[in-house]
Amino acid sequence: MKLCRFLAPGLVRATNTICTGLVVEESSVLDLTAAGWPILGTLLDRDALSAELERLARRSDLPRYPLEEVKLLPPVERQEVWAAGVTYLRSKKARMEESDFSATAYDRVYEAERPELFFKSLPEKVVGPGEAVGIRRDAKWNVPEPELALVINSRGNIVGYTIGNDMSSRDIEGENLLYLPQAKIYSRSCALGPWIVVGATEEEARSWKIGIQIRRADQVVFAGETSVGQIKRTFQALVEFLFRSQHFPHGAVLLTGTGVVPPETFTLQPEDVIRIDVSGIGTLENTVELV
Ligand code: DO4
Ligand code: MG
Repeated sequence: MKLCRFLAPGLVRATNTICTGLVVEESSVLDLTAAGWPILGTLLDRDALSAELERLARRSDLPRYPLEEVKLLPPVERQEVWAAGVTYLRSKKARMEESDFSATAYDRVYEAERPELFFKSLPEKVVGPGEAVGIRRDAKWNVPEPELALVINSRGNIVGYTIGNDMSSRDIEGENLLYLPQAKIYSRSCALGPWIVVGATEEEARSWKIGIQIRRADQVVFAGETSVGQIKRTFQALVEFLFRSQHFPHGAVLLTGTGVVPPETFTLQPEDVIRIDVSGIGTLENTVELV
């Protein structure tokens, strides 16, 4: 079951009404706003969510649009977006190489019980499918980080999964660990989408592959792949730490870290196209612009 936020084609789109949608038969979107679910977060809070979505999918009275004609929006409204770091061995090694005096911090956090968790984005700043992600104009070394994102309801339950891109400026991060918020949080630094997959277990999600391809003038300039199963920590442990001494009245999205790191000679350029595929979810594609 795939939940999304979208602008409907034609007249409805002209009024800019944002709808909650259910993707059915891979090719259509049912408008759940018409079924009394204008807010995705409220729906995600519902008990027995999968059963409710199956019931809604059978309704023939709801507006239905071809998937290719709607504009998909980022699948977040009021949820804070957070990210976990150094959850893959590959990420730990890359961070230790990029920085001399921060190396032990990465080494320690990879082994520690408490994970690295950082605030990534306000929901209204998240970029959706087909939109541009940003590279900072004051950074020289910019990379995408393709990550599985956990969608968590206000009670701290993982109710779905989407694709995340934790855009990062590695030279700023590598210069001094205290610059991490500037390396990670700036305009267009977080992309999410194309939708939320509901109903998969952690075990299923751990079998998914995460692939990334970066194209420049139609040439592939970087491609890489990892498996969600390489994440060192359980999803439950990450969420438990995120919700410690903190509540999220609208739920939260948690990126789970990157396991694919381009070589040190690689940096993104404006107009590059980043395509991230997660086998159990779909594809998130964004162009790159200077911010
Ligand atoms: O500590 C730096 C950030 C780590 C991160 O974003 C990742 O591992 O994905
Ligand atoms: Mg990351």
